Amino acid sequence: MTEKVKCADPLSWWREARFGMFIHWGLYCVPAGIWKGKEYPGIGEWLMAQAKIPLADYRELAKEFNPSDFDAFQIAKLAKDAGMRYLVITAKHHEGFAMWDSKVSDYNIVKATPYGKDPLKQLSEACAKEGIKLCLYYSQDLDWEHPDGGYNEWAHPGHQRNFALYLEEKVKPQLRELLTNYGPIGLIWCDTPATITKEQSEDLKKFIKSIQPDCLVSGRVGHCVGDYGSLGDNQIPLGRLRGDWETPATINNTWGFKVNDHNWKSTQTLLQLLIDLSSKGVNYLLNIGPDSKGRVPQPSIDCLREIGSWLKVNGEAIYGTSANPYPYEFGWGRITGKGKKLFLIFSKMPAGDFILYGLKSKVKKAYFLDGGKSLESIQIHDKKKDVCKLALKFNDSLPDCIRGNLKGFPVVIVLELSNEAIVDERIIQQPDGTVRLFAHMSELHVSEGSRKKRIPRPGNSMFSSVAVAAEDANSTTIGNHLRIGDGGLVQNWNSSEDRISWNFKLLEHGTYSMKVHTVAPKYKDWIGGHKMRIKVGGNEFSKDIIPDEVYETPRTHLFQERITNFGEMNFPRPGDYCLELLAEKINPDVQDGICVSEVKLVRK
Ligand code: JFZ
Repeated sequence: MTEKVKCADPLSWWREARFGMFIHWGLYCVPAGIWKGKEYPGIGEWLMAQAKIPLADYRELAKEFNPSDFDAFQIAKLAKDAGMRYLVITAKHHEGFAMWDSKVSDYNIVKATPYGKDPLKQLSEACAKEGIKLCLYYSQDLDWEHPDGGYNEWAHPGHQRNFALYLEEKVKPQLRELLTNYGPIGLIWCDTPATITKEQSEDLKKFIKSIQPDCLVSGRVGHCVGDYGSLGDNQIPLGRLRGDWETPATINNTWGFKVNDHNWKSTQTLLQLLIDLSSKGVNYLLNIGPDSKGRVPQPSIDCLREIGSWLKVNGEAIYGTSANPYPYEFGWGRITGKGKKLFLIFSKMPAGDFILYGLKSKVKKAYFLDGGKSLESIQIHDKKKDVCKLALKFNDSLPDCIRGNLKGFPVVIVLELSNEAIVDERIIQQPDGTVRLFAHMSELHVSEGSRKKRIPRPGNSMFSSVAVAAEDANSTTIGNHLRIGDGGLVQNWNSSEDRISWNFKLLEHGTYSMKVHTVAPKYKDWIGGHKMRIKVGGNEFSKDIIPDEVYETPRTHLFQERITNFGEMNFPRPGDYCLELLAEKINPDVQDGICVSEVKLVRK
């Protein structure tokens, strides 16, 4: 057999793309979250498992499934208009139903439904026409139809599962069909590697690439063997991530269509998420869930078109960009980069001049990306404070892109530099007076006792090895102690022997209030009950962790975050400080111990 030629870097199109369309479409769109008159909470495509619907009853849905309004060309055009560069559709989700003309199983849309057509065939042509990469989601582990699939004891009670047989009998033959009959496939999006072993994950990736060498395999093939890392659903990391990452996300709260889920995020929020993820080097895979007639919910269409109109003007700040060169995010917006350019993406325009600390590279030119109107920029190195300072002068004649920005969408300013951005990576007090000590930038001090605590490495670890501590990368166990998790949070803080610290530079002496942000596990309610201590500048502040303030950003959508005020401290002089955070008492009722996102000093 002739060796199939592999392109130089199969990931290059994916890195350039930054933004893709996810489509969850299967039999689950027929009940749309309701079974026998009862509405089930949670994500719509899990209805069969949530309602424990017997396979014989669930199969009957196929007889009602006739998506006569499905229009692949309209969907591909919507992706194009949204500025999305790739499209990942659920070929087979956990329900086990094939959304293409499969010869492996008659449990498919052509054989089992009155629709009788192959939507993937149509989508393959439509994506080729619009220049969108066609990619396919395939649940290689969970399968509630095949008796040997993953997580299906409830559907096949008493059956002695042979997962290896499932892989050989259904997964590989169906993947071969998908990789043979629908043209070039950009990516196989594997999911939820709950049962699969590392060897099986590696074998599956090899199998996929033996048919289409350039086809990428997502991180959820399992055991960190994917071509890139998959963050959790709707997960937004605290800071930029090393390596290649993608966050799958919803516009409302479900992937598969649910008739009563109208919790649509605003275009502003979705744009913020796209920009936030791009600034952290993460691709944004944003989902639509067509209904049982094949129609895309109108609110999805509306917001995707608005995002596309923003990208038409500002796409240079997103596509093919690298992450923010600073290791932390800013209160005023986000930064992306490309070569000798930095893109300052303001979520709201500063009132008056704009100051940026820490940029060591020389700014040759500054201008609004939309319209090109230039800005005066002044750079100095403040030797006394030992900080580089850039000032952008907004004279009163604001360009049309600002005046016309009636929806308050983000505004991009371009800095053309003399070289690729070099920045001061220290934590420096910001011009607005705050010092943000982010968890992902903390130094961990783990006691010997804690280090000995280890737990079996979750076999379904779908995250790239980048996120697993170096000492654990090839181990079957991981440390069950204070660590920085994949999203950048300090987590698993379950011993008072352990502490964290930050070094930072204060530019202004004065009185500062101190705030500690703690986070609940995903989907869980926040609970406090800990006692923590701050040590800084020779002072100590001990406090019960109570929810003085709710902290809400798109990042906290699924991870509730609360702020505890630790009171005020006077810093008599500017300079370099070290702040330590300790846990005097840890509430044993909190799953996995304390989780911290940041400590913030706010000048009074
Ligand atoms: C999985 C599916 O179960 C779900 O139906 C949807 O397709 C989603 C995109 O992927 O759900 C997951 C899988 C893994 C995590 C979260 C949700 N995770 O590791 O955080």
